[in-house]
Amino acid sequence: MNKKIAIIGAGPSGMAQLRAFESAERNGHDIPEIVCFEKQDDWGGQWNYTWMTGLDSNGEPVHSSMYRNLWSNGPKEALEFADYTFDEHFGQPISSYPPREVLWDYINGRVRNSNVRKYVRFNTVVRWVEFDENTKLFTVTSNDLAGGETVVEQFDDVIVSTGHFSFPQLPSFEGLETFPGLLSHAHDFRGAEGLRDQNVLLIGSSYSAEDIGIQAHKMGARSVTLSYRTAPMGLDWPDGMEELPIVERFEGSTAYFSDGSVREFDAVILCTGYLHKYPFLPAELSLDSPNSVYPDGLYKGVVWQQNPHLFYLGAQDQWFTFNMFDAQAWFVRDVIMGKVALPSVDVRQADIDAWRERYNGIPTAADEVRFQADYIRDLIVATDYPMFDLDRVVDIFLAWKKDKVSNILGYRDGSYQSVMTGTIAVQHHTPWIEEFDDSLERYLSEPAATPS
Ligand code: FAD
Ligand code: NA7
Repeated sequence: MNKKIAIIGAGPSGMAQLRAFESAERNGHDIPEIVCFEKQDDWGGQWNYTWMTGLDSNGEPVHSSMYRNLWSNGPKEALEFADYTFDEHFGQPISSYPPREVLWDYINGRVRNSNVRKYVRFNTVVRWVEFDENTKLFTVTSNDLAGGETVVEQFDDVIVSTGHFSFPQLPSFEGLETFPGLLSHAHDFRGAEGLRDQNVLLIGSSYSAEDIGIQAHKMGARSVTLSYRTAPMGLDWPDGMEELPIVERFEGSTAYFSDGSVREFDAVILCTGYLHKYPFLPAELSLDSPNSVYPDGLYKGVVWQQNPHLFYLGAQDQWFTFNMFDAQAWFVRDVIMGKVALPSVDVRQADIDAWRERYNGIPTAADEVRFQADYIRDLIVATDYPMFDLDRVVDIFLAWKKDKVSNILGYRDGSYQSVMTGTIAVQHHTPWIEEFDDSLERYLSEPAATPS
């Protein structure tokens, strides 16, 4: 095969793409020439933790939004790879909600011993991508951040796997500039130890607000207030945590809420989500979407409708993660290798419209999970990625949501069964609320208990 392709980003999505091509090669297929650009010095994307915020040591915007004490926010049984199980990696059952370093070890383990690392140019940032209508080639300009060299190359296909939880969405609130305490966005949150004895306000009502909220509570914040714009999360918060409607204005450290409540705060963290931002793409190639499970303009959620030589991985809002990225990567691989034929532009548009129509009518969060499962199924049937029981994963997600409602501080002590291996997760040796060491070493250091 004499194609040359670029993969931009070696997070879980880009790593899935490398794995997909490797799997085709192992099965005797000719694969294209691959260059994977990664601006960090290692792969893993968000899971590659850094203490840095703002700019990194190369003066580039820090990519990861993850914090030191992050544990999986959903059961690992919902994100397990179908072709590399937790049992295969760890050689023993582990708990359902591993800390970040444990999950990083798992995604790293799948590709560590393969041959794909040679395709990745680390410390290399993509600055610009252009498409030439005459030659039908992309020109990719990248910078080697260590050597300072600028390289301009041509590619037949480009896969964008740069994630979309890095560029903070920063709404303003009247008087916020007068707030004298710690004021930041979730993207820059690295740990809650400094919030001990503080009155903390988190604006937003989704994953970041929920998890940073309970981290702050765990680390001894005096109070945690969560402020919602549309709807409260409605969880059974412990003493010291409360939900209030949207904050309307600040006067110094005093916040005024839309229901008339008034509170004093020491710290404010905006948990207001992220922007889809692709600073290396011209407007006609750049996805512009809110955080959604079916962004517009992508056939099968991955093929750029206006130019089917450009692909996006992981651009959706994510219930499913790692195994969805796999399904997408296998599909993109097969389109590039000509094993999946792309239909005409009109047929593709009709398919996008049908999914978008269903998306627009989704009534509940549970239906959104089912929607994403159906989307993944639609991709897997077109490729040789191992099919797995997506309906049982939906059940796991729905049970997890109930667990959170019944015990937000204890849900991570729950156990689920792998749909890939049938293995029932063990219970971590220490309840989440009492565990202050999130390292891989500590995680694997003591025997876990069989769940009751
Ligand atoms: P990313 O992980 O964002 O990786 C993108 C990669 O692209 C990065 O390595 C980056 O350096 C690189 N890159 C970006 N721009 C360029 C450029 N111009 N040139 C070269 N390289 C570039 N998912 C779960 O399953 N469970 C969880 O518990 C969970 N918790 C999360 C917590 C937080 C705070 C966040 C932000 C996300 C969380 N996620 C979680 C979702 C997470 O987005 C996915 O798990 C996964 O990391 C997405 O992979 P990705 O490869 O698409 O993007
Ligand atoms: P999300 O899931 O995109 O949620 C963003 C939240 O921010 C959501 O509750 C929004 O409220 C809220 N928001 C956005 N703008 C505003 C304004 N102007 N005022 C008040 N509230 C606002 O982002 P997260 O960071 O929570 O999660 C992203 C990923 O990180 C996720 O995949 C996790 O795994 C970790 P809305 O409900 O729209 O009214």
